[in-house]
Amino acid sequence: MSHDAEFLTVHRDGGIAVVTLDNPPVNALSAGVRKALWDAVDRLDADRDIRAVVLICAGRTFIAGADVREFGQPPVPPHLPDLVDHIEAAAKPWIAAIHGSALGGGFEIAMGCRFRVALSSARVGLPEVNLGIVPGASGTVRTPRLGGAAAAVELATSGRPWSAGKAQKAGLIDTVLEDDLLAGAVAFARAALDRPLPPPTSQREVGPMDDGFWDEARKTAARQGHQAPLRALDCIRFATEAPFAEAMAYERETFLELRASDEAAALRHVFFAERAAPRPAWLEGVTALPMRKVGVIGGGTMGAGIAAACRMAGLPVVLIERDGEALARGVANIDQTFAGAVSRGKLTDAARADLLAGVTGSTDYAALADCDLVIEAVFEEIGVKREVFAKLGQVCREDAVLATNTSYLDPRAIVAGMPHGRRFIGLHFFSPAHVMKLLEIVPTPETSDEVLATAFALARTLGKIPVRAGICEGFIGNRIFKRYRAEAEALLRQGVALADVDAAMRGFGFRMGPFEAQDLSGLDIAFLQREGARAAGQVIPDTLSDILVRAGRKGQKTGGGWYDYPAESRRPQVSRATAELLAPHVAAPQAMTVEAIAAHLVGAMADEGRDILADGIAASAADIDLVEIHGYGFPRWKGGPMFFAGIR
Ligand code: T1G
Ligand code: NAD
Repeated sequence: MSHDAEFLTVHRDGGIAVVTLDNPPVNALSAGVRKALWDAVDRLDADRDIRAVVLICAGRTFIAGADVREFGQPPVPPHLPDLVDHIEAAAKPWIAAIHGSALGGGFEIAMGCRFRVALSSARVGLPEVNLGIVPGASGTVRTPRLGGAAAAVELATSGRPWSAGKAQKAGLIDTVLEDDLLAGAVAFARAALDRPLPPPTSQREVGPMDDGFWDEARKTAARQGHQAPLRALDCIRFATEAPFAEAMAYERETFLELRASDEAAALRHVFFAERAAPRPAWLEGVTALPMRKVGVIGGGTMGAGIAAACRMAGLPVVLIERDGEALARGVANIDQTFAGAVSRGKLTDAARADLLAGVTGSTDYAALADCDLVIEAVFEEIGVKREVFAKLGQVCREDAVLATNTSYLDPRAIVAGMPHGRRFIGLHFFSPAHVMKLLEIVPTPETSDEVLATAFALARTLGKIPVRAGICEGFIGNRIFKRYRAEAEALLRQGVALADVDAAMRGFGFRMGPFEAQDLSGLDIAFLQREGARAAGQVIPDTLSDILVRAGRKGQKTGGGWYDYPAESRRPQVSRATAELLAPHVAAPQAMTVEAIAAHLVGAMADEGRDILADGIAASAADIDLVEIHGYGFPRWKGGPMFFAGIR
C-alpha cells in the first residue's frame, strides 16, 4: 500500500480535489503522513483537471501537530518545514478545512495553504511551549506574517489555542462556517478561483513593533517560569525583523536545541503520563457504572467545590447538610464558585443560574435515593463519617457508589462492619476542588473493579487527572508533602534561613516555597492532626510549626505564621517573633546555596516516592509525578520529583 492510500484519500468535485487525511487518533504528522502529503502535492499539481485542493481531516480533529512519539528518534524526511513550503509553493492553491484543533504542525500546514476555512467550534494554536520547544515548521515566522506580531506572540508564548472566531479577527482564518465544513470549503475554493490569489503567507509583510511591546511580552512570557516561551518570543521578534529564510533558519536552530533539552524531555514525559492516567491499562475491559446524578454530603470547603465541579461537568447534584442554616451556607458556597467564574468572564449570568438550578439542597438523606454516586465531605472525624455511611446504606440504591473524601482517615475503618464494602471507595479531591486537576482514587481491598472503573470514569467526566493510591497515612500526595515539610524544617534546624528555603523552591519553579505555602493554607490543620495522634497515644516530637501554632501564629489568617503579614498584607516579611520563638531550636546560621537546598528537598520527595512505590501505594513513578504536579505545584517542566531524580 502506498503512503497515499494508507493515510490519504482523494476525490474530485469538479475541478476541486478533496484530500482527506486519516491518521487516528489525532491526524498527527508522522513520517508516513508527511510523505503522503508531499506526494499528493506533486500528483495534484500534475493533474490538469484540478484547479484547487481542499485539505480536510477524518475523525475528531484537523491535524493536531507533529507526532510527539517521533521526538526521541532521528528525523526522517520529508521534514515538516519543507512540507509546509512545498504545499505553499504548489501550483494549485490548497485550502485547509479545519474542524477540532489545528495545533502546532497542523496549524503550520494550514498557514502553508493559501486559504483557511474553519468551523466555528474549531481552535487553532501553537502549543509547542507546553512541550518545552518552539514551533519547528514556521509557526514563529508565518504567524506574524499572517496575523501580526501580537497574535503570534500570544499564541506561541502562551501555548493556548484560539477559537476560530478570534483567529479570523486577526486574519489567521479566512472564513468561519457553522456547519458542513466540506461543502463550505469546496464552495469557498470555487469562489476564490474567480478572484486574484492573495500572496502566499511567507511573502507577506510584517510590521515592526516598538521596544515597549517586546518588553511587555518578555515579562508575560517569563512568568511561565521556563525557557521555551522566552525562546519562542526571540524567534518571533527575529522573524519580524529578518527576511523569511533567515528567520526560518533561526527558528530551526532554536527548535533543534530545545528539542534535545531536559525541559522538553520532562514535558514529553508529563504529556504522555497525563494522557495515560485516565485510562490505565490494568482497568481495560472493566465497564464503569452509569453516572447520571451525584450526591454530596457536606457543603463546606470541599463539598461545595466537588458539587461545583460536578455541575460544571453537567451532572445534577443533590447536596445534603446537617440543618437548614448549614444547607443555605453550602448552597451559597457552591454559587460562590459560579460567581467567581462569572467575574472572570468564563460564565454568563444565565449559565450561572442554570448551574445552580441543577443543585437540589436537602437536609433529608432520602433525597439521595436516585443518586448513582454519593461523595461524603463532612468533618474529618471517624464517628461522624461512620454515621453518614450507615445512613447512606439505608437510603441509597443498592448499586450506588459510595465515596469518602477523607484526607487522613483509613477508608477501611470508615465502613468497617457495614455491608457496602464492595461499592465503597476513597475519592480524594484537592482544594479548591472545582479547580485542582488531581483526584487520588483510593480503593480498599473490598472495592469492586466496576466501582474502581467508575471512579476513573468520573475523573474523565470532571476533566480531572486520576491517580490510584493505596491506603497509608496521607495516601501519595500528603505523605510526600509531610516529608517535604519535615525536611524543610530540618534545614531550618541546621541553621539555613527560612527565606532562603522558600527562595530556593521558587527558583526551582514552585509558585511558593514550603513555608509561604503553609502560611497561606494555615499551620493549624496539620497541627490539629498531630495533636489528635498525640492524644491517641502516638509519640510525635514537637515540630517547629507546633511551636508557632502554640504561640498563636497560624499563618496569614492570624497576621503571621512563619512570616509576618502586617495589615492583612499577603506579602511575607521575615519575622523577628518567629526567629525568637525558634532560636532555641536552630543551629548557628549556615549558608547553603539555593541549588543545594532545592536538590535536598526534591531529593527527599523522590526518596519518599521510592518508598511509596516499594510499599505498592502508587502504581508507577509517573503517577507520583502527576500527583506532585497537579496537587502540589511541582513545576511540570521538571517532570515531577521521580522523573527529576531519574526514577522511571
Ligand atoms: N502526537 C502523537 N500522539 C498524540 C498527539 C501528538 N501530537 N496529540 C495527541 N496524541 C494522542 C494522545 O497521546 C492520545 O493517545 C490520543 O492522541 C488522544 O489525545 C513542528 C513541533 C488534539 C486537542 O501538542 O492537544 O507540532 O492515549 O486524549 O482530548 O511545530 O490531543 O489515545 O493512545 O489528548 O480529543 C503540537 C497535543 C505538537 C497537540 C485532542 N501538538 N494534543 O484532544 O484527545 S509539536 C500538540 C492535544 C509540533 C511543530 C511541532 C489533544 C487534542 P492515546 P487526547 P482529545
Ligand atoms: P468543612 O468543615 O469546610 O466542611 C464540612 C461540612 O460538612 C460542613 O459544612 C458541615 O456542616 C458538614 N457536615 C458535618 N457533618 C455532617 C453530617 N453529618 N451530614 C451532613 N453534613 C455534615 O471541611 P472540609 O475542609 O470541606 O473537609 C471535608 C472533608 O474533606 C474532610 O474529610 C477533609 O479531611 C477532606 N479534605 C479536605 C481538604 C481541604 O483542603 N480542606 C482537602 C481534601 C480533603
